[in-house]
Amino acid sequence: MTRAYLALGGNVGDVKQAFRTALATLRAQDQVCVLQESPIYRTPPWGVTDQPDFLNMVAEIETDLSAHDLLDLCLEIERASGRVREQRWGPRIIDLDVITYGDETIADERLSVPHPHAHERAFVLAPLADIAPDEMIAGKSVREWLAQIDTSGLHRL
Ligand code: A4P
Ligand code: MG
Repeated sequence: MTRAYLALGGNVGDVKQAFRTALATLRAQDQVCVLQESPIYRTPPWGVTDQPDFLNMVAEIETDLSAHDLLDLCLEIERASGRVREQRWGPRIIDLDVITYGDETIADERLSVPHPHAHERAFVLAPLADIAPDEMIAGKSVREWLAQIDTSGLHRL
């Protein structure tokens, strides 16, 4: 079994319901065990800033899916939620990103883990610090990364 962290985000429609459905789908998988769920945060949009605030949270799972099969499951959950891919970094009902997969480093055309932007995003680091402050990303702990970035505008619900 491999421990992995998934980041959930969305800013269109009933995002909390989309999170609940995504987590229920994860829990229903024989090969996935959901160990922890972070609180939900309301966060200002990153990247494309001219869009509504997001809700974000992180889940800790254990899985015997391969990293790529876990990615496929995340993409399937996004599809099932009715997500349509339009603009990069643009509005979406739900986005599920694999933040870390054990201590593996993967960088191929389909998957990059640790997620290349995780350590610079308050909307990932804040909920991750609530459940896994000592998790290492790019050479530092989540706690250390969080201490050095701007968290203004983040609201824990
Ligand atoms: N992919 C590669 N690595 C991964 C990974 N570790 N986890 C590939 C998930 N997917 C990964 O993603 C495109 C492709 O990335 C996938 O098909 C997969 O093969 P996508 O979700 O279709 O595209 P995207 O999400 O629009 O682009 P990107 O770069 O993934 O955007 P992000 O990084 O997900 O950012 N602001 C706030 N406050 N909160 C947010 O949640 N999210 C975004 C989207 C922008 N601003 C935000 C938030
Ligand atoms: Mg994504």
